[in-house]
Amino acid sequence: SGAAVHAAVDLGASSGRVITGRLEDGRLRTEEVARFPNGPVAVPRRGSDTLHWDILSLYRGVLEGLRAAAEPHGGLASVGIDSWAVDYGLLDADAALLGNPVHYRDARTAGAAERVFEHLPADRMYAVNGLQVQPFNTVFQLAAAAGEAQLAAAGDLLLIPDLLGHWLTGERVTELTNASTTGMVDVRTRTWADACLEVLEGPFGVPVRGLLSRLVEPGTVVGPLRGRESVGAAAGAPLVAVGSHDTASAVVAVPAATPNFAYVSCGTWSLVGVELDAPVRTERSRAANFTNELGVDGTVRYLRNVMGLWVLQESLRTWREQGRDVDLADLLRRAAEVPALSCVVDVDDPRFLPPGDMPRRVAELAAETGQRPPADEAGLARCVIDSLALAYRRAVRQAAELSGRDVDVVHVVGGGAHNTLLCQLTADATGLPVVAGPTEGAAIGNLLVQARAVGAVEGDLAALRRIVAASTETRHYTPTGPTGPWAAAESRLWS
Ligand code: LFR
Repeated sequence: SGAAVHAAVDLGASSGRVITGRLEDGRLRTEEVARFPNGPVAVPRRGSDTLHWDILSLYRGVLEGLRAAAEPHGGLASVGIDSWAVDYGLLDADAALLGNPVHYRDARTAGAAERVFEHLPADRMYAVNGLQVQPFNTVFQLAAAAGEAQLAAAGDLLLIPDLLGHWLTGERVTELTNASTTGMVDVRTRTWADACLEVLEGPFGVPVRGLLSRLVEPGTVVGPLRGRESVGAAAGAPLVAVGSHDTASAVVAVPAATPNFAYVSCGTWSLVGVELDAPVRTERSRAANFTNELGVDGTVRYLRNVMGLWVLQESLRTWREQGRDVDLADLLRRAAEVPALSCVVDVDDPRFLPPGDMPRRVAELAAETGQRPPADEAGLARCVIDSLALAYRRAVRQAAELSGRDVDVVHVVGGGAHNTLLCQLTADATGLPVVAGPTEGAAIGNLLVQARAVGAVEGDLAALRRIVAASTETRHYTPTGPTGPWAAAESRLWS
């Protein structure tokens, strides 16, 4: 019956999905019921382009997906929404949307972090929010937007999953795991951070306190879905605030059997780190640009953002635009034939952040570091994948060292778990066993947290992870050679 079926809305940078889940005999059976495209739209504004999300098309995809999810069962037991982090929509005093949300890859944030640090030095800010400095952290986006007409007209700021949740239920809340990526949350108290809000209100004149709504921990029931005309049989189902930051949900779905694991949540981004009980706010941690994002059940996701498969995705797009349609599966097969570590670059170079011609940027970085740029497409793909594996090695080892957490195994979850070359090279580079899967990690973590909130399942994170392990086919990789060449490449690149 419908009472047993849960629906996860999972929005990624290149597609949105609605996935249903049903618990049976300690296993979670999932089914993808809708998939719709997502991507940046560049819109001219005062002479330059602004990158936006097409939020209304996403909302339509969510509505259609929820109808499709509910219809065969005559209803849903619960619904949860997760998406990428940091971005927001503004509502005016009539609760009308003020413009399309701006994409975190938009160039408007250039220099904003530095301007904020003039008023709240980076080390003091890190002591409060524990957050890796990324130009797109919401606090810097708001500083960049200071003085804009839309901000002046705004009555509410809602992060993307909370905005969609507001349209579905009429409620306004801010879910905590996602809020922790804004830079405006105190990582120890899990409440809004006065020091960060004050700098926006004073020097930047952004009246941010008036825009924020109540913080809720993941697992909170937000309210029933309204509007049978828009969501069909899903109307009345409780919306649960899950780990609404996709990475928080993905980490719930790591099928780890021990606490001594590292994870790579691998999609457009690769989020690489460990799960802790308390944040690490040391100066060394800040210098290494490690982040403390808040997780489900009081945990901390101690990790670094690695640029991820984005560089490869954008390369494919660039080639397509140049009239060369490269098949990904074929490309990866050919990349596997290229000798390891022929050319590696720092994938976290900020030049990779905006959309654009990645093959050219890789060639530039290779030349700057005295390497011969990749000769062809397979070489480029191999360079990106080697470089990712190398960045994973560095992040896993630093996370372990800076946090004191031993790491015996690396779990790869998300779409990247399909990429056998990347998984094998991750084992080779780290010298650790790699367990790959599930590929729909965020949706699975989303489903389990909502199911628990409505009483369909019980237990702590370890119990939820046992369900994931029982429900997922994982692939196992062991290192095939010595880590020496990877260590050497690492010290060459980051000496
Ligand atoms: C991954 C992710 C990362 C976040 C980035 C931008 O999808 O949520 O965790 O840093 O997107 O929001």
